[in-house]
Amino acid sequence: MIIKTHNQIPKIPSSEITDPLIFKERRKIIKTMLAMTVAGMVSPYTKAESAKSKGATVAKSKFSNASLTPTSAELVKNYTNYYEFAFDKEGSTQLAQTLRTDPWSVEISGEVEKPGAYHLETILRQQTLQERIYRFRCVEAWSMVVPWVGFSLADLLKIVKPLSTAKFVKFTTLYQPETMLNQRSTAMLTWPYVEGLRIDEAMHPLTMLAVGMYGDVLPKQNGAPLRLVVPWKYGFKSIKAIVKIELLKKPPLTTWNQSAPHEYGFYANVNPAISHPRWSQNTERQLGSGFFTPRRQTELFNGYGEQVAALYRDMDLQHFF
Ligand SMILES: Nc1nc2c(c(=O)[nH]1)N[C@H]1C(S)=C(S)[C@@H](COP(=O)(O)O)O[C@H]1N2
Ligand SMILES: [Mo]
Repeated sequence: MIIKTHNQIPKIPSSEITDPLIFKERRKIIKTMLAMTVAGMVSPYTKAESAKSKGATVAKSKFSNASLTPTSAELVKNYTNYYEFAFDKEGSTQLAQTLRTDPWSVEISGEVEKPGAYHLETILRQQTLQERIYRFRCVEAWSMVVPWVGFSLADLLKIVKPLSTAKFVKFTTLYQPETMLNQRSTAMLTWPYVEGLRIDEAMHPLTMLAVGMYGDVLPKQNGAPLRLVVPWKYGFKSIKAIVKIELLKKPPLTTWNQSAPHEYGFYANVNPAISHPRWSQNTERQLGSGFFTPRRQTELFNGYGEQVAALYRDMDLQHFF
């Protein structure tokens, strides 16, 4: 039995009491920004017509794996891991539809010059959205290729100005047991879902905050309205529905690491040489590949070694897994 005492009930976030007009405004901004972003790019989801008529030009991200073919959007939208809602991939997709993602604000605090509660629309106004095609590798040994829409986390952090004492970044998912039904029990995991990065990992240009995918607003089940994407780490690091970003002196206790420390390390860098205690990480099943398609050889740092290996130069990856 779970007893919730009054002081455990989360305070109503300031975003809940903001004028509804602002939310409509935000949705419009996202739509416009996404439209502009997509119009400026050559992508298979872009209608050539709308691209021409709008005429916007957006710099193509140099961090995109432009040569990769994205996994079908239908698969990515219907095969999700979102344990707040359900422990199975179809259940979480379905139940996540009850989530209200508008209004939304993100509290930024800790070792930072400009802490505050930032409305998502304010954050987005200061960013130029880009499409980035990234590989995504789940710790369960399946993978996909996703065209995310978003911006580098570093570009948000530069605005709020981390202090020199900020060594880690902690991310927290929304806590709302009325809709996120699994949050009513801590038998499986403790809530809210928490993830973390070292500050240099957080500032790495590949690390992004996504607000969209496949040229559209992020679906609820995929982490709307704002999620992290760290392409060289196992998928569980890419935390969904972020409401809090804290800059810390010490590493935060993260959800999966806390629940099973021998299975899920803080770093969780994709590494074919380090098996999960219960299965190999050497190869991966590519979502959407045919029955006869061989499994893909998993790459160290999910193929992003050239960009990120320097972050771990002097570290024993077996120990810091
Ligand atoms: N808040 C939250 N974030 C989460 C999860 C979750 O259960 N809750 N699952 C993680 C896992 S295990 C993976 S593989 C990815 C899945 O992202 P997708 O469902 O958009 O493919 O989200 C990650 N982020
Ligand atoms: Mo995962």
